[in-house]
Amino acid sequence: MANFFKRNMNWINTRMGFFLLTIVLFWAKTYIAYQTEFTLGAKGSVQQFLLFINPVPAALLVFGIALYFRGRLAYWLMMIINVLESTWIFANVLYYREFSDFLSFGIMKGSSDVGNNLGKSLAQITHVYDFFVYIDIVILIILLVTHVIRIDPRPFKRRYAFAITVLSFGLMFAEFGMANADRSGLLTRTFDNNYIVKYMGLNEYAAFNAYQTQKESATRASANASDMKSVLKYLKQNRVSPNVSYYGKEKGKNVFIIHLESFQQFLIDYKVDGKEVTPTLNKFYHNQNTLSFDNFYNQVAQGKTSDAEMMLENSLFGLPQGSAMTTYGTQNTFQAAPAILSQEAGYTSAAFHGDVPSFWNRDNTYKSWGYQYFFSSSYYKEKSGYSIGYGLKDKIFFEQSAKYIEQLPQPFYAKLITLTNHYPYELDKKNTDFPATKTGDKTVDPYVQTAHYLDQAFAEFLTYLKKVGLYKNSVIVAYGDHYGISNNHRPAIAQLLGKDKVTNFDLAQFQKVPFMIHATGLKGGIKHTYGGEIDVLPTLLDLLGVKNTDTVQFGQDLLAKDRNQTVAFRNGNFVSPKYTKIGGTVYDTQTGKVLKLTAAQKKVVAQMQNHVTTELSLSDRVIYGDLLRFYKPKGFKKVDKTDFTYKYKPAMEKLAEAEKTEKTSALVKNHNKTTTYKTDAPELK
Ligand code: GP9
Ligand code: MN
Repeated sequence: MANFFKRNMNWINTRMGFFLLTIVLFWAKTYIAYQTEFTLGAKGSVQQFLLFINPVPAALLVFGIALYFRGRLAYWLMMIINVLESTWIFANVLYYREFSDFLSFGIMKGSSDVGNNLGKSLAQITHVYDFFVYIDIVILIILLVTHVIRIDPRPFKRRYAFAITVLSFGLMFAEFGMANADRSGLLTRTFDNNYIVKYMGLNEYAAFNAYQTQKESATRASANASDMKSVLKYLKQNRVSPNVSYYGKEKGKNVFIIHLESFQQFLIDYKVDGKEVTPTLNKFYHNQNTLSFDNFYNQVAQGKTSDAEMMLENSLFGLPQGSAMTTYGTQNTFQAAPAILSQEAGYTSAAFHGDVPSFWNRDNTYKSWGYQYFFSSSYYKEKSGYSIGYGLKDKIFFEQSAKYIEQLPQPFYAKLITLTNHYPYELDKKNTDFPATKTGDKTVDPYVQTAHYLDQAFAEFLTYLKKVGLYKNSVIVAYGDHYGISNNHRPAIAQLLGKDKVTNFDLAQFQKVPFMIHATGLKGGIKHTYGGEIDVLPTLLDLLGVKNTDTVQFGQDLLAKDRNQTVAFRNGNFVSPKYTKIGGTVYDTQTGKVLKLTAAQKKVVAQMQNHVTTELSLSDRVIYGDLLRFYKPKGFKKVDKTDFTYKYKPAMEKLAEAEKTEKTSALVKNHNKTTTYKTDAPELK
């Protein structure tokens, strides 16, 4: 035994031994921090395994740098690296406690701007046990100083050091391969910082974030005020005048944006076994006070929901790659719907979502957009069975949102993002009372079941709005953000549509999503104009009679008479009433037939293509170059992100304060009597 111990101690007295000890301790404390300080949501064995193992490859790489140096220096370097590494963990623990997100270089760089006075609250949120992250360093130093561990003076062979560097890269690639197999597009689509830490680790997250920030600041630095000129020139040429019979008709009303997750147009009036999938949305769609659009397309790319949000609230396109909200949402200047409505028309703005706030970087982006409130996961009661997939089930989400909605000072702009109708369309038995389709494609068939559930949740919400007295004085916008069934499911799509097979043209048409605007007294009807998500903001502002004659918006009011009906897809393809262009092929939009173009037609199509390419690239320029920092619509005040906090307590205090001063909330109007929300959600019984 003694011998064994001695042998072991000897091993630690070598440089390699000390190196491994340092790594194991560092690994252990990182993993403890993962488990106790962050909510990373590792599900299933692959994610658990990656979470456990992920501190190792980067630690080998970073601590391994010390092995290239001699004698004492190598030991001290390991300590210094450890201090730096631990401080990165420490800082993230504190930041996460406050913001449920990881620190980014963008935040650190502009900390006075977007850090929410982090410094001030730092002292309040630091606990003594946070310093635990330095404990291994203290122990190692004591062991060295007291000579329990002796410094190994022998030179360490460079090729061994090099071998460790190579090994660390190899492990990192293996780790990335596994991560990407579990969550494809992890780095290209950039969903959530939590994901990158969960799969890859804190160090890899730092490296990736540094790269992103660098890329973002480089494009920003190379842009200048004159770039804005070409954008403004384009916009001036493409501005249309609003439809006088609609302009300002809904002035002063509240606005609800109901984000119907993954909801496609084909679901409207769709039946399975003779039963309507979404009876309430169908009724809403056909209601005489609803303006519905049956040629409305989603225009998202990799950023999916976030692209839809970007278009809807800014009338700027998402980016060809990744998510603009994630990469540019924190630092860029925006002139978005919440800010415009609050500044121009005194609206309160609030977003509701039953997921963590960091997803798609909403926690930061929403501040840039001027959202005064963001009710996300921490505002919602969570019990077992309440959530599925990304977050709260829709019925529970709406039910719990009600108590915040009734407290909002009116008029308000409220966006509610649903979640349950999201791939992989899972729902428990007790919530499933609708038949699945029978295409045999397991991904596709339950889609109608979650869509049906979403419809029921929407029905309950409408009932509530009537009961609480908000229905009559609100504009209710409902829209599908993007496809639910991807193009990889051609045979199943063909069956759903009752066709033998689907062509590329059919798939383009399959990108239609519902867009409906309902308001009591509104002259409704099904409109056939061709448009997309980029057009929502100008349409809404015109309906509300909010001036937008000098804003930077790439869409056009869907109700305007002389609007351009060429709808751009993010990859440069397009649809219009006459021509649909996919890759090099042009189809007749009305018949779906491939066209052989005449010279004159070719010219028209080329012009349309030019329009599409121009608007996409100019919109990209606005985002890449952060061009809105050089431009302000008349009377618009630049959004100051430090005006907003999405922490629970201050938000509740602000609402309570408004209750007293403004006296405009539904709750006050109902003599401070809260309105009960009726739901048949089995979880709440
Ligand atoms: C997550 C939700 C899903 O919060 O918005 O985003 P998606 O995967 O649809 O882009
Ligand atoms: Mn989505």
